[in-house]
Amino acid sequence: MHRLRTTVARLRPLTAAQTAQSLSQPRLLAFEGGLRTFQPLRRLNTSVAAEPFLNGTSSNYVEEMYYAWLENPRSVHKSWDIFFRNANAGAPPGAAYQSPPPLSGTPQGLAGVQALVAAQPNVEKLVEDHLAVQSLIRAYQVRGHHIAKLDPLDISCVDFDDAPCTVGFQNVGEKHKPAAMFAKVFLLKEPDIHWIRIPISCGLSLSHPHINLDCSLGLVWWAVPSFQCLYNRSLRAGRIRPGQSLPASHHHLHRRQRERFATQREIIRRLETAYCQHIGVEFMFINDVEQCQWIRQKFETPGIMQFSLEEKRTLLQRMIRSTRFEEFLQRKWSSEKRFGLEGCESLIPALKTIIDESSQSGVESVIMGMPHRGRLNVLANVIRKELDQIFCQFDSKLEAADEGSGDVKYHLGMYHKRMNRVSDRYITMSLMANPSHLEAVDPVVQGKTKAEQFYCGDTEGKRVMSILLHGDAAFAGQGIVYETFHLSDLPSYTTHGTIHVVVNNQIGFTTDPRMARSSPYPTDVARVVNAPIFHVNADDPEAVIRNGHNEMDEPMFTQPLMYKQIKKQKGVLQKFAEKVIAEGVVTTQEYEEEIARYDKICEEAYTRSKDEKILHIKHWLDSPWPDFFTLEGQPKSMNCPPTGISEEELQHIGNIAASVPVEDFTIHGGLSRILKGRANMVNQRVCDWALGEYMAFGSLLKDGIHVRLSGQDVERGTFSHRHHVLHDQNVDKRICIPMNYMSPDQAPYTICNSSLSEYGVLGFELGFAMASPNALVLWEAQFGDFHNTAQCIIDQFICPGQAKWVRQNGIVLLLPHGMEGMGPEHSSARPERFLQMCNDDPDVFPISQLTFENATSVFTRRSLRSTTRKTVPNRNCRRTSPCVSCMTATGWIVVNCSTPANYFHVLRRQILQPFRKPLIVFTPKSLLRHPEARSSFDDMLPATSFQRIIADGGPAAASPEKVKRVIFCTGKIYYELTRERKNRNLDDLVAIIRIEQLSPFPFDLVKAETDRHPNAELVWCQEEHKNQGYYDYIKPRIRTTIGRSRPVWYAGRDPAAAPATGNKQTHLTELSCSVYSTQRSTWKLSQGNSNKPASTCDF
Ligand SMILES: Cc1ncc(C[n+]2csc(CCOP(=O)(O)OP(=O)(O)O)c2C)c(N)n1
Repeated sequence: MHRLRTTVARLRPLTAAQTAQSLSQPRLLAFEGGLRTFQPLRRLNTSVAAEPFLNGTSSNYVEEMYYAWLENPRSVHKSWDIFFRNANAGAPPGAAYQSPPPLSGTPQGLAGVQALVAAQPNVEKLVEDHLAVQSLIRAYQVRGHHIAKLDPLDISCVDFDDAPCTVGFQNVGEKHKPAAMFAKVFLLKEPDIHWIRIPISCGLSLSHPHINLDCSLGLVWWAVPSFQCLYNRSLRAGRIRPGQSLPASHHHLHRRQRERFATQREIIRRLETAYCQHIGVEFMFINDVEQCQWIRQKFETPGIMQFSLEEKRTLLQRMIRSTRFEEFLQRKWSSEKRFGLEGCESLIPALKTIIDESSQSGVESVIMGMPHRGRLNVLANVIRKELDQIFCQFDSKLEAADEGSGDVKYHLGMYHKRMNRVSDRYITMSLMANPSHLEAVDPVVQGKTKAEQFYCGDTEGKRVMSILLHGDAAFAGQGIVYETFHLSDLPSYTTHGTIHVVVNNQIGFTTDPRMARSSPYPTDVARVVNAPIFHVNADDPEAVIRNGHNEMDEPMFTQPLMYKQIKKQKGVLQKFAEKVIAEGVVTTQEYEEEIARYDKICEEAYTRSKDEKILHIKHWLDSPWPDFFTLEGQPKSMNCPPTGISEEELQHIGNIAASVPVEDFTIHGGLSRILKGRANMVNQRVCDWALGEYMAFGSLLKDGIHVRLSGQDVERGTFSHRHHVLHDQNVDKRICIPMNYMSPDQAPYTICNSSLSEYGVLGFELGFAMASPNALVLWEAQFGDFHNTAQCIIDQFICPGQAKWVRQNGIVLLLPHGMEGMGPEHSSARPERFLQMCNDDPDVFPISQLTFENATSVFTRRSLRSTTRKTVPNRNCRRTSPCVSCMTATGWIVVNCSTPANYFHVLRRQILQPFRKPLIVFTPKSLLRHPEARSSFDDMLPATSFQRIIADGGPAAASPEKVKRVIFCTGKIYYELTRERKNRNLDDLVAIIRIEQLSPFPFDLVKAETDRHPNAELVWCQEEHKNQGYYDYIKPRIRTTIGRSRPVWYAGRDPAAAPATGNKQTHLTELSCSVYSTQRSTWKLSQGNSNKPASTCDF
């Protein structure tokens, strides 16, 4: 309707100014012989808007006709010629179509039509006939799929609002009354165009006794756009330059326009052939007229669906492979789940054809994501994984050779580069590993595709493309499908189109479609992005056999009638083979030989698979990084170099961060102040949080590392602290990204505000980070609280990805976190959940940390120095550090940095360390502007590194033996604790130690601190509720560190069901209980150390 409305709007009378303008602008007309200039006497719009037939559907038709007439007045029927001439001659509204020449007899010349004569009664009828036939054509285009033969079982219960569509011959019968039904379709489905009158002679009321189906109608039959339309569109889209002819591919359209006389019977026959066979197409809702026309042409061209003998042979061969593969698995492992393709075997030739065609068009890399159904078959016959490698996955006795816990065979990924025989070009295919969580892999595939396109400079998606496969129930039911669709046209997320294939076996486990979705088709979600949808009878031309969810299920329990029907069906291959043998495409003998040949291939692979002694998960890697690892797939070193940078570099990046690097660019006054503040900080050699981040990104970019930061409102920063994109206050949409002015040979910086989807966007960025180890890819949650709508990506991909799929990933999650009285949903990034998934053993002090005492002491000394602004170069830093060896074994790294310098270091370490590991960063809110949360440039100079803990650097450190209490904490509460300690004059009695890297837990450094304070009480203080935050993770680890020799006291909020109170006053009271209260927390010792803290402790 959108398109109709705009068209109608365009046909409204022009204003005087518009008319004058249109008259003064000659139109360029293209036709087969070249271009000519047409000076319109008057625009059609001025007079025709009042014509009764010019609205809704007809206006579109009339517009096309008008352009055709402009191009060549003889290309339209005489009645239209007269109408347009009258309109252009200034006929008053409503009068233009009343003076045509008679239908029969000698056509009148121009002179005959110049005078406006009285209306002829049959002319109006003729116009109505034309419009009605146009409506008929449109009805088939819009609703032909309702009656196409799509269901191999003939049991489909697709519910189109109880409005059965019975256009055409197919469904003419007692049950349906075509004329009435057709009218009903329009009236019911589109009440706003109820004015359409449907004359009985237009071919719609086929049951009407007086209709002559064979009478010839003058029609613009295949309603293709005129050359003028095509020419203008091509010009606008920049596909041709002014004066240049249209490409040859458009000429056939013009030629076909000549074919404009057909009988009603012929019209309907051809429409049914095009739209009502085994493909039902939904495309008329697409807003882009050109795309619509392209699809119409593909469907309406007679004979377009015919295959050559060679194509049929190839199809048969592929069907044999697809079918016999499933049968082979069923024979050999009849009691194993394989999620077979039975009934949907034609998926394999379909995918292979897509890949062949894409490769021929220049695609070099195809990235695929798919669920369980048919996965092994796709691996074997599309990606061409060695069959023996697939078969040995069925051997339950084989042990895995690789690290990690691995995954079941129908989740593993694959990467393969091979020659495409059709195109004679190399093509790389990867199937992404995925979890059971259906559809979760969709955004991941898109992200990886985008990254590959980005790295190879493919700005139009012509070299790298993605294909996503889906089940019908999952496609309709999982919201991530919708979220992923909404990334499809966003500049920083588009992959320029994806092919989605829904394998519809009309069931979701045991649930029928009637119970699984409310939309008629499972694919209806795709309409939101104007994707054309093709419903294909997978049985074409054959029948189908289907199993239940997996081969172990008894489907008759839940779908008895459906499976009775299925049992009656012949196999797809069998029926297709019978057909092609009958057509003489192959002989029976050739067919049987082909089957035997493939069976032999399977048997031989099976024999080879028996020789395998061990399973290698790494053979199933979907995203190898060959140059990053050794040949054995190991990190090239176990050292992490220092992450500091030179003074000059800090100054240079700081200056860029404080400036507008382009001329004549006006920024907002408030932003000027922020930049001035940055300049001051650079002068004073200090960083706040935003500047620390700038330093990290800028220095990596200078070293050729691509940095990509994505998330909701990240460009400015939710807390208005980042401002990485400057907006010219005087020029609309003019922006400047200073980070891209770092140095001439720097890597590009991408910062992109994302759509409001955590699940989709985090999945996308995870996929982006898979493509290359040499990029820092960060996703920022608007508030950490919202990461849980992306929980599946975190739980299924990020934390266990390496353990399941031997695949490393260095994605960084920035999760704003902190109890600041902002209510239950803007406070906590739920650290407890991330920590609960960490796999460092709470009860075991890691050997690697014990054996590197030297390194430990070095790290500790540096920690002590951190706040004194003097950092001594660390000569030992090239040794394998305990933190490196611990980090390689963990699922992810979790940090909560309290200083900009440490944040800077941890971001740089993410790239400089010799492996990739997801990094979870709890980032601050109020600390962004906290005057004490600043770091000196000294803490970022060469030889400085990330500090896993920051020990107390004040009076308590000077005489540790005097310290009565050691408070361990993390994050922003440190600043509240130090302030209160000062207020209470306890600086020498209480040491406050920040644990900056929570996981892997810094056992070695915590041990050094507890050893230094043997007589002090140990307290863990946090601002989160007791059952949340870090306590449950930290407590057992500290106790392991000290050999359970001392209790670890808790200071903080009580347990709670919600993460934070919504009441500001309650928040403040809770805070004082945690931090300031002498009763509950740590300060009571000032009055005498016999009083233990009243908070709980646990031995
Ligand atoms: C997110 C999610 N929820 C539930 C399941 C459990 N489950 C596995 S397969 C399946 C049915 C899927 O139906 P469909 O998408 O039509 O694919 P089919 O198995 O029929 O090919 C369900 C509910 C799952 N794997 N993922």
